[in-house]
Amino acid sequence: MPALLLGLVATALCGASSASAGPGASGAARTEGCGAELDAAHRLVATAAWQEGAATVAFVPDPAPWAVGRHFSLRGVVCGPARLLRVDADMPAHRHGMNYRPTLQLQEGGRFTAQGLLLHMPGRWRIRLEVEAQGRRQWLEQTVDVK
Ligand SMILES: [Cu+2]
Repeated sequence: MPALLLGLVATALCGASSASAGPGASGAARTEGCGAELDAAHRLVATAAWQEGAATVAFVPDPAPWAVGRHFSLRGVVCGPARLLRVDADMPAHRHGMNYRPTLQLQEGGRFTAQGLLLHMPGRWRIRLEVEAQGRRQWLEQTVDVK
């Protein structure tokens, strides 16, 4: 049992630091089913793990695809025992974020819409979602290359 928990935590840390959402062995099933109603061509998935379970966030840009200099929303769903607190985006290589602060609307069934995002230059952006579970906060991240 302790080995399993360590595995979950390692997966979460790896996903957060490398900005890739490799599903861990235990989180795979949840990840696969999460956000199945979203457009698979543009859907991104990020996973976090806590001692009592994993949480996955699936989301798409609206309108899609990802584009430079255009206002868009993120529509998505949180699967698992976590609450979405905040959505943001930044360019790690340039050490800057967006020039806008998105507003987050939580809906039923874990669904959410974050409005007012704009990626103002081409390059590698990181979509960031802060979730909370069991009194702990964690940023989930996914990389987007925008032209
Ligand atoms: Cu930049």
